[in-house]
Amino acid sequence: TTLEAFARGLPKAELHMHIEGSLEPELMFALAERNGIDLPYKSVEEIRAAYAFSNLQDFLDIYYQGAGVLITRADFKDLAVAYFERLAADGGVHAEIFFDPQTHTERGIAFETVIDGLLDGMAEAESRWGVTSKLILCFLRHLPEESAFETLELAKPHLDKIAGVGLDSSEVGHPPAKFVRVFKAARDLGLKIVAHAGEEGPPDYVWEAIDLVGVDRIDHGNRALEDEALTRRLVADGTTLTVCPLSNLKLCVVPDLTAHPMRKMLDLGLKATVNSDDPAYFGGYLLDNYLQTAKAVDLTRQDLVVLARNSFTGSFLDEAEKARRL
Ligand code: ES4
Ligand code: ZN
Repeated sequence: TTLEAFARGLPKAELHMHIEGSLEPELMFALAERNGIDLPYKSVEEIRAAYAFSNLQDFLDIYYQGAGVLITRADFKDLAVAYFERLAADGGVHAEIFFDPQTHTERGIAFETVIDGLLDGMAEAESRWGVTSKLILCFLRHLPEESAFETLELAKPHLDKIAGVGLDSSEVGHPPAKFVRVFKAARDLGLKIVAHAGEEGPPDYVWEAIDLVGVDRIDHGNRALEDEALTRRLVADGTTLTVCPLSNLKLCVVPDLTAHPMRKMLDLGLKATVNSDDPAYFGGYLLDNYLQTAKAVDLTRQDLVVLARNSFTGSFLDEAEKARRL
């Protein structure tokens, strides 16, 4: 059997994907039309041509603009269903998806419109494909901590439907330390905590995420490898890293995939996982990330098994659910 068939057939969980980052140009166009919104592009091809990024901020500017076509509960449902259909086709059986409420509430979209639409899509995915999922609410780190507190307040009526909170957007200049109080408040509400750290930001941001914030997982974590003591700590703690190889390539975190640290991460005993981050923008969904990384850094079938297993052990499924899937 081919590596592709083998990797597709491995049950996998995706732990790092931004649902707004799964907005394909075709759906962006359709929603713009449906909602009477003018896009600065004349065609799907023109949109795709704009997806050439030199760094994270380049991408974020286009990603926030794209999210502007999402208006109604049905829009958020359609967005989620389209993602889960791709995930199911890739052999994904569970996903813990990020959403960015501030991107929408700042445009006058109600928090309820966003979360109810996503939950509609999640319910449909479970009934159509048996794919389970959880929601992780991300705070935008380029905004003040006060805005994150306001967002946490909006989430309070929905805590039974939110697994955790995360931290995304422009990393450099916005360290985890800026959000210690709001994450403490989230923890006290029983939420899990994750944070993007060490994507573009220095190893110190990863230290802050684990020691000041007390995260349950690190999103990305690539630059942790620059710090030996930090690497040893992550191995000792068994901290899950949600690594995103094609994202790293498109955002120039690595010059090409053969330079990707995934092989090294596994050899060091880090609990790495493979994820798509923003699949519509970075040129591949979950299976593409597994396969292209395997080819580029010589991952064996056994490595793919370990990565898939890490995706469940690192998930926020309860122990019985993990045991059932391992
Ligand atoms: C993101 Cl790749 C990445 N990094 C930080 N924030 C994000 N939001 C969406 N994708
Ligand atoms: Zn991300």
